[in-house]
Amino acid sequence: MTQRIDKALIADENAKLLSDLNEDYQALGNKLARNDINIEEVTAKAEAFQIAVPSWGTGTGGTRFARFPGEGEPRNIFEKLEDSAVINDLSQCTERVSPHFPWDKVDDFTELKQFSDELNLSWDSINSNTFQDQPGQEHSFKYGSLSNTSAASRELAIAHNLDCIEWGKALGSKTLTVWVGDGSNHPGQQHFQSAFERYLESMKTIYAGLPSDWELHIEHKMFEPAFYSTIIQDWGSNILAAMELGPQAKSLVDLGHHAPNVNIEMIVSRLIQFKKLGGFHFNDSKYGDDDLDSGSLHPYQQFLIFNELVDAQYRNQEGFNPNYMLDQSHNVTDPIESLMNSAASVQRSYVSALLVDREKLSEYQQNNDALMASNTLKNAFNTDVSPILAMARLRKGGAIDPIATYRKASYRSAVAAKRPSSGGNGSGIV
Ligand code: PSV
Ligand code: MN
Ligand code: MN
Repeated sequence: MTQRIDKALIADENAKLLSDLNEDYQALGNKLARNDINIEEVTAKAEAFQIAVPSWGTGTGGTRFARFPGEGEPRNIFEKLEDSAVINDLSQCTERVSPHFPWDKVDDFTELKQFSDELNLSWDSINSNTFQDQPGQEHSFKYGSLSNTSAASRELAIAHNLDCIEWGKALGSKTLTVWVGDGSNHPGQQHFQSAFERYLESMKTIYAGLPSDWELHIEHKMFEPAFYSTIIQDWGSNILAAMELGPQAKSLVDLGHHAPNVNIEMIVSRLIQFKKLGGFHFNDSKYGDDDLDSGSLHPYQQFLIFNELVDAQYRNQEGFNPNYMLDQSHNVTDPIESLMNSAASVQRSYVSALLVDREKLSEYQQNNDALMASNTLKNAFNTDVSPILAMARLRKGGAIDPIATYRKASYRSAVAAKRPSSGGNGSGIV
């Protein structure tokens, strides 16, 4: 039987917090009204906000040194879906799950689709995996996949991506996300141009297999597993590839995949301007691809990214419809708790960005009033929108306090009883 959070428990926990929430919501509504903002309009937008959960994020992550499995972690895609349903039960903004193949082993896609339908979950972007060899694989990806010097390895990588499209069709997805670790570890190891040409040729074959209502998202990442050069190392190579392929190819921004201090919000603006922003992998990082919980270190950066996104919405920018997704690794927390916190953190950035007075900001920009332009953003960022987020959850049947309600439900210990530990390993992969 599918283990879910009891609706009565959510209602009981909400009842304890309701009068405080009403008071806080009223006070925030009054404050916003002084700036001509109708809190109800903002709450309606918060209710419509959705961010997808990565299937792999529901398991405990790890590093190449060790993985310390948590109790009751999911052992297969069905159990990952159960946990995803719990996240959505409480958060009410994570209706979609993004799978990763072949990490998610599926024998029968019809059965999987039925199961996700039962849980009221749908499928976000399909992630392919050609950054490791599968047992018994005939042609290795050790020296790359889509850009490998060996045609046989390239063909295998192309075939896997085409399979992913077929599997995605069965699940009702509309996007394929391609991230490859292809690159080099030594100067001179690889001819940059030839390798990029091989990559583009492979991607053209994948693009040709894309249904007309699908998008192909290309994810860039500066380093790892290749530590000298990576084929799609930055947004420059990314947008070049997307432009070369055609209008259905767009760039995906994973927040952890840039050099430290890079101005990610400006990259986002550029991609929006050229109709090439496909989507996001939200997470946070201090050093590199740390995959920490979203907004845990740089909430202002996350807000500034949403400032660009809301601005594009406000201007009705043509071709603007990015996918939002989390891509995190939870090494020391319960993944369900981290994913709920992160979804709410990203939603918070969106809601805060809705509060920016765009007319005033534009005036300050026009008059080169740097200080007041900056303060306009800060005013929105510094407004605590927690009551709006809680009210949005409550109105959709979620929890005013998702973490407290989750802990009260003792979901983890209940599933631990039927999901024996999978053991630790060094792969960092669940
Ligand atoms: C690569 O670091 C990445 O961000 C890509 O999105 C992969 O598919 C994902 O991580 C796997 O965790
Ligand atoms: Mn990613
Ligand atoms: Mn990553």
